[in-house]
Amino acid sequence: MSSIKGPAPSPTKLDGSSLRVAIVHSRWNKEVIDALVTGTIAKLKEHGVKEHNIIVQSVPGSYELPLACSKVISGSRVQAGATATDLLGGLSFGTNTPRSSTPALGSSSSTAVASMPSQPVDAVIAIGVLIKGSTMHFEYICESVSHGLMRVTIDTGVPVIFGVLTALTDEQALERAGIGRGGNKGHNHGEDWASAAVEMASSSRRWTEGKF
Ligand code: RBF
Repeated sequence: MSSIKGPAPSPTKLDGSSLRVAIVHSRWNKEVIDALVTGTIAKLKEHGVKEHNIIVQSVPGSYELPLACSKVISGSRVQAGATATDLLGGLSFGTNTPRSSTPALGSSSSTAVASMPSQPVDAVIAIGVLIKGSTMHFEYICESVSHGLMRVTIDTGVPVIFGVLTALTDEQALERAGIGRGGNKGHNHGEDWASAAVEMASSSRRWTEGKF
């Protein structure tokens, strides 16, 4: 029997070509995390998000996700502000460049400015994998992380996508990353999180401009 679960497609075509998106992921349960991050990045690119507009940062465990998301959002705003100042003829420090294009120290400020990100992040995808153990840690971390991420998204006004799996077994976690070991490979939820990020970033921009 087919399932009725899962998201309906977006009512509008998703276009991520002008968006900057951060992925913040934990490193606990790495095999599952790696599959989810890979699925997320592939889907972001499918929606047109440019590689240089995808930031990937990691934290030790899921408990660290809310603070990291908050810092990435505020840091990207500082970065964008610095770029705007540079373009207006202010000082260029030649830092904060994307991973792949860090200019050598002493390179001309115009080169540095051209390669610096000029916009804050439009959405953050927080990815973690919590698997229930024999103590109460699972419950406490799940509760704190979900509340923490909700607080960050409301406080900053930036969509924070809840990419945290809260699985009762290893197999459940593997299946939700599309790498199930039994008969059922499952589905990679990272793809859905990427679509949610592009949709929420685009809608938030539109709503902020009072366009409904
Ligand atoms: N972090 C996760 O992302 N997933 C887990 O399943 C997970 N289980 C944990 C179980 C125990 C007993 C402890 C002590 C930590 C666990 N963490 C897990 C790490 C947690 O999110 C955090 O990184 C650490 O507690 C340090 O603040």
